[in-house]
Parts: sequence; C-alpha cells; structure tokens
Amino acid sequence: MPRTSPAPSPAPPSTPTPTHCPYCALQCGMNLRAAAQVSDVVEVVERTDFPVNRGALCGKGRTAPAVLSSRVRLTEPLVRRPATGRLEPATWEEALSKIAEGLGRTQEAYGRDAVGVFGGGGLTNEKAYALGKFARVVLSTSQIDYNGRFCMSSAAAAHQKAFGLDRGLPFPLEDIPRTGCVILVGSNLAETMPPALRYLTELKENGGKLIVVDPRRTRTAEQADLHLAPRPGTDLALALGLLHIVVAEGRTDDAFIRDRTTGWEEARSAAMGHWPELVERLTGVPLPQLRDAVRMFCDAGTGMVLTARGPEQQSKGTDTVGAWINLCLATGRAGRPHSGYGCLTGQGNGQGGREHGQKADQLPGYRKLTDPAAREHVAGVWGVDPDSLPGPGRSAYELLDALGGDIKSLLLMGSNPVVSAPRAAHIEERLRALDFLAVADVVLSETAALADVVLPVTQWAEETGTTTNLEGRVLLRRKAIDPPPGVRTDLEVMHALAALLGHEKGFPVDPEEVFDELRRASAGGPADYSGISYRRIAEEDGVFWPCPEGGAGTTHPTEDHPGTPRLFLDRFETPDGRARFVPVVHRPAAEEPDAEYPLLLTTGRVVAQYQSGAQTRRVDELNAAAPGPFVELHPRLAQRLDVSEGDRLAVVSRRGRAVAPARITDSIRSDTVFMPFHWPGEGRVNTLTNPALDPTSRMPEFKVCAVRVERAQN
Ligand SMILES: Nc1nc2c(c(=O)[nH]1)N[C@H]1C(S)=C(S)[C@@H](COP(=O)(O)OP(=O)(O)OC[C@H]3O[C@@H](n4cnc5c(=O)[nH]c(N)nc54)[C@H](O)[C@@H]3O)O[C@H]1N2
Ligand SMILES: Nc1nc2c(c(=O)[nH]1)N[C@H]1C(S)=C(S)[C@@H](COP(=O)(O)OP(=O)(O)OC[C@H]3O[C@@H](n4cnc5c(=O)[nH]c(N)nc54)[C@H](O)[C@@H]3O)O[C@H]1N2
Ligand code: SF4
Ligand SMILES: [Mo]
Repeated sequence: MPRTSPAPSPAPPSTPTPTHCPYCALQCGMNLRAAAQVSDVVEVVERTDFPVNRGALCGKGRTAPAVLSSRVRLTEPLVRRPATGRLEPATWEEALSKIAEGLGRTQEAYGRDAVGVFGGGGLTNEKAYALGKFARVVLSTSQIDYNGRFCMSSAAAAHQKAFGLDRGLPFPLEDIPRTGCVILVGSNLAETMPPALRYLTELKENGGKLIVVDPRRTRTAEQADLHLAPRPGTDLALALGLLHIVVAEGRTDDAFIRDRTTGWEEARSAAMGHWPELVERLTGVPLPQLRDAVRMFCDAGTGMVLTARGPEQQSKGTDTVGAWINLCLATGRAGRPHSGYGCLTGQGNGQGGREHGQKADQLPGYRKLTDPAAREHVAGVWGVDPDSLPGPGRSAYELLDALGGDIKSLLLMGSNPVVSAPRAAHIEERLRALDFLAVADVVLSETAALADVVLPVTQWAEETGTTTNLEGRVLLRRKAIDPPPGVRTDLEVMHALAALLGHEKGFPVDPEEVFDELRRASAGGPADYSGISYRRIAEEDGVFWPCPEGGAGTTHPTEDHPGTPRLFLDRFETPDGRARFVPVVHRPAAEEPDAEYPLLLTTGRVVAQYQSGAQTRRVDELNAAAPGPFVELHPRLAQRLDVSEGDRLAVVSRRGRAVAPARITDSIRSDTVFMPFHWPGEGRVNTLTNPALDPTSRMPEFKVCAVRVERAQN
C-alpha cells in the first residue's frame, strides 16, 4: 500500500496544531499552540471546525497541557535497585535490557505463557496494534488483554450477538437530535462527556423526549422528561418489563420483526414471564412510570436506546444490553434512519483499542484469533507462520488474578489497575507477587510504583497517532510539541524491546508506517481500515470504518470508499442480514444485600477527574474541583446511621473497607450508596468491588455489590 503523505512534523510554534483531547471517547477537537514566551509549553485554543464538539471542551481537556509540563511527569527510566529496594534513575539501555532479561528469564524457566501483557483503551490504534503484534510475534504469549475489558466489553458482546458487528454507535452523534425519543441507560453524559450534552439539548429543542435510567438523579437525569431510578443491577428486569408492556399494549412493529429479524418468538416468551408488577418489585420503578416510558418511546415514531457503564458493568451486562436491543428490535427502532441501539464507549480509543489485537481473543481488524482464515491473513501481513500465533488468552481480571501464579512477569502499558481493577487490594498483592513487572507510563502511577522497571513515555501532544471515537470515526492526533529529552514513544519502546528479543524488523517507530501496516492487517476484516489514510483523515474530519480500500476487481473499484457513518440501514452484518433477538431472562446480581451487608454500593465518575486519576490528579484546577473520594447517601439513610455531611464513613464489603467523607443528597436511592473510583489509598472504592464476571464478556461487576456503612472510628 503506497504511503499517502509524509509523517506530519511539528508545526512552527505560532501556527496552532489541530488535534484531539487525550482523555475520553468523545475525542473533542482542539488546537494547540505554543504559549506566549515559553516555547516548550503549549496551550489549548478553540477549534470550532471539528463537528463532534464544535469548540466546546470540558475542564479536563482544557487543562490537559498541564500534565505535559508537570513536575511529576517521568523524564528518565527507573530501575529498582536491589541494594535499596527503591526505583532509581537509569539509562534507557540499562532499563530496556533489564526488561528483555526479565521477560526472557521467565520464559526460559516457565514457558512462553508465563509472560503477560496488559494494554489500555487509551493507547492509539498504532500502539494497540503494535502491542498485540509484540505479544503474539515477539513473546509468542497468549496472555494479553487490556482495560477495555472493564469498560464496554458487555456491549461489544451483545452487539456481536444481535447485529453481527460491534461498533459503539452505528450512527454519528449528529443523528441524536433527529430522533423522537432517547432512552439513556446508565450514562452520566453531563459529567462524563460534557460537550455531548448539547445533542440531548437539541433533541429536546426539536420536540424529542429524553428518558434517563439511573439509580441516581444525576446532572444528566435532571435533563430528562422521565427519570427511572432502578435499584442497581436490575436493568435486565427493567428492559424485559418494558418489552412485556410493549407486547401487551400491541406496540410491536410486526413488519419489521418479520422482515428484518430472527428469534422473536423465543425472546418474546422469555420477556412475557416478566410481569410489570414483578418488574416494579425487582427494580423499585413504579408501574405508572414503566407504562409512561413505553408510551413515550413508542409514540415518538423513531427512537434510540443508548447504554453506558451503568447496565454494562454487571455480571449480566451482556444479557442486559441484549434485552435493551430486543426492545429496539421489537419496536422497529434499529437499522433505520434516526433509530437504533448504541453504546457510548469510554476511553479515548475505547473503540479502536478493541479492534486491533490487544484483546485476548482477537487479531487486528476485529478478527477472531480462532478463525483460521483470520490467522492466515494476519500472519501473512506479519510474515510469520499462522501456526506460530498463540491461541486466545485470559480476560483482564483473570489475567491480573493469575499474576504470581502461572504468570510470572508482566509488561503493562496504559492502565493503572492498582486503582481501577475490581478487588484492588488483591490485585495489588498479585502485582507484588510477580517475579518481574515492567510499566511504561507518563507519570509514576500507583501501578508503576510497584514495577521493577519504569519507562517514561511521550504524551498525546508529543506524538502522532490515530484514535477511533465513540462514533467509529477514525481521527488523527497530531504532534504539536517535542517531548522532553529522555522520553521515548511507546512505539520506540516496542521497537527497541523487539530488537533485543531477536526481532530487528517488524516494529517501525513511525506511526504512519504502523498505521499503513494496520490498514493491510485489517483489510477484509469487520473493522476494515484499509481505505483510511492519514491524509484522508486530515481532509475529512475523520473517516468512519468500515472503509475498505478499493482496487480493480474489488467491491470498491476506486480508492474513494466514503467510509460508513451509518451502519445496518440495508442489512445487519449477520450471515442472513437479519438482526437476532436474544432470549434473555432476569437474574439477580452476584451479590445481593443481606443482614450483614444490607446496602448496595455502586460506583462511577465525577466530571473533574479521569479514571484512576493518574493524569488528572496532577492538575491543580481539577483537584480544587474534585479533591477526593466521597460516599453519596440519602438523607434517610444518613439519619438512620446518625451521620452528618462530611463525617468520615467506613464502607465495608466482603473484600475490604474504604473510608471517605459523607455527602448527603436526596438524588440517590435510600438503599444505595455511590462512590467515585478516581483515588488510591483509604478511599479507593475498588477495595470493595466484586470481581464477579459476566460469563460471555468477562466484564466485572463494578456497578453492584453488597456493603454496610458505619461511622469511621478514627
Ligand atoms: N469525568 C470523566 N469522564 C469520563 C471518564 C472519567 O473517568 N471521568 N471516563 C471515561 C470512560 S473510560 C468511560 S467508560 C465513560 C463512562 O461514562 P458513564 O457510563 O457515563 O460513567 P459512570 O459514572 O461510570 O456511570 C454512569 C452512571 O451509571 C449509573 N449507575 C450505577 N449503577 C447502575 C445500574 O445498575 N444501572 C443503571 N442504569 N445505571 C447505574 C451511575 O449512577 C452513573 O451515573 O466516561 C468517560 N468519561
Ligand atoms: N469501581 C470502578 N472501577 C472502574 C470503573 C468504574 O466505573 N467503577 N470503570 C472501569 C473503566 S470503564 C475503565 S476504562 C478503567 C480505566 O482504568 P485504568 O485502566 O487504570 O485507566 P487510566 O487511569 O486511564 O490509566 C491509564 C494509565 O496509562 C497512562 N497513560 C496514558 N496514556 C498513555 C500512553 O499513551 N502510553 C502509556 N504507556 N501510558 C499511558 C496513564 O498515565 C495511566 O497511568 O477503570 C475501570 N474501573
Ligand atoms: S469531553 Fe472528553 S474528549 Fe472532550 S474535552 Fe472532556 S475529556 Fe476531552
Ligand atoms: Mo471506560
């Protein structure tokens, strides 16, 4: 495949560089320009031409440059010295050879699969692709997975089952204001993607309705025409109850069901066991509200259901999303203009990160590692024997749980599981039990602090690469500034490690060269990027996959495939082109309240902090807005426990204890407490969370576990 343009080089200081935010899946467009007087510092200036955010940014994006020049960022490799037991500065040569030795020693002693690799959905497509290739080709280990397993894997699995293809949103965000009714399930968009709130505001201005399903009356729920506040972990019952009412009130779209779906009879019978009265009891949502929701949704003519982590981060997340998709299919709200089901992915490259091979069971282009044709194709691009590619490995939590067991060494890039993994105290202990841990990061995260070798890598504004946003739009993040001396890119790290481990070739350091290889590896796969080039992305505000490259004799005889902003309008991507209903029934959460642990804990985010906080906890303005963890509880519960605002509370689950101040609010159910997960230490909520896994997606149950709450004694 010919190179279409030279790799973009940093712009001269006074010309703003158009690029994208380092954080969430909205991937807001922004311009970076050298700050006045200080030439090695950049500042964000508005970029109004990018359609997704039209210039709007949240505080995290606006302050992202602060992490570039932060005193705490890593600028030299660190190696743990046996004499002191401490991490101390080292040269790159020493650090890299320690990693090659550490991983090599483990594999010699215990075999290939004794080395694990853990990636992240924040890594660019190029990095995610190179990391998957590094694991399969250089290390020949099957043990690779990434933090996206904690994020949207249940929605991905449900997408595959129902539609035969998983792309978070099958339509651009701009379609949202054009639909009649949106049911937003377990998304706090106003805090997690603030500039996207505009799409809901426009929906309402156009006369559309908004229904929000969340156990808390969030800033997002406050915008709703109807807010349903189910007990955490009961979305499956809720969706089935709504479907029951749809059937009972004769609101199904029978022509759509007949012409474009299969499996309705089984799904219908499964739903009909969920009487509205039973659903009211299970969910705590009053029956009249259930009926209102069905009327609002069906009266609108067109509609969308959008889910986020609320219903997905459950041990039945896949079935739960399946039930919401069934509701869409039964009412004909799918595969048609301005209607459909979508999942709002989370991380900056949450979508692309799950397509190009850092997932345990997958090869680039969203191909299956178990598919012989896929192995053959990708092995061809990589120049290796298909039989040399390992098979599928373990999922993220299972991989972390096996550290110090049969996985003795780990290479980690782009995640901070000490803060973000479920049952985190146990995972921290597993990381400590490793023979060897290497971490590449931009700061000394809580996980990097446990490593034997830490490599300082470049940040978003110091390197070029592509990400795929929540709409499936492939975007170009451009280098705007040179990195500080002593820092290398993740691609340079993989290049150097591969060479030390005997692979001189195959790991280029130029991102565009990696992307061009990714294009070939993805060609013909479900997530086909072969027709996308850096040049096209730059010219077109991003390109939506699938975008196959044409050529004589192919379906697209030119090189101008327009990309695919809207999927499924003619057919679904199943063998017969029909969407598949999935027969699902409700089941309780893995852990239900009892006498000892009488309350439900749910977890999530606040607007001013990002994920494990590794980056945003370094920014003064963000810390001022969100200084630390808290426990949100209802005034009735506070009264029962005799606690006042700000009192230190201990929240205790079967896995441990976390302490944080009380925040009393009537916006939460009185049987539920909420904590955000951005902080380590005594307020780390993941000390409490339940690692029960969804049987299909292997997603842990971050959103429900049983706890008791008491005043902290100290
Ligand atoms: N500020 C900020 N923004 C972010 C991030 C961040 O860390 N900080 N992270 C990014 C990433 S990776 C992700 S995945 C997204 C996540 O984006 P969201 O999914 O919007 O975020 P959460 O706060 O995890 O969960 C959303 C809502 O689910 C509700 N919820 C809890 N339990 C249940 C339940 O059982 N059922 C239902 N229906 N709802 C429930 C919570 O009350 C919460 O309001 O945000 C992205 N954007
Ligand atoms: N209780 C609870 N826990 C949760 C969730 C929840 O809702 N509740 N949500 C889950 C979800 S959805 C997610 S996505 C996870 C996220 O949790 P994590 O996987 O911990 O995500 P981050 O905090 O973004 O970690 C990214 C790390 O990589 C570093 N980094 C950033 N960019 C790069 C890069 O380009 N290269 C390298 N080498 N490093 C980089 C950052 O500094 C940081 O240390 O948390 C999960 N945990
Ligand atoms: S909404 Fe997301 S992408 Fe946009 S500025 Fe905020 S963190 Fe960045
Ligand atoms: Mo996420």
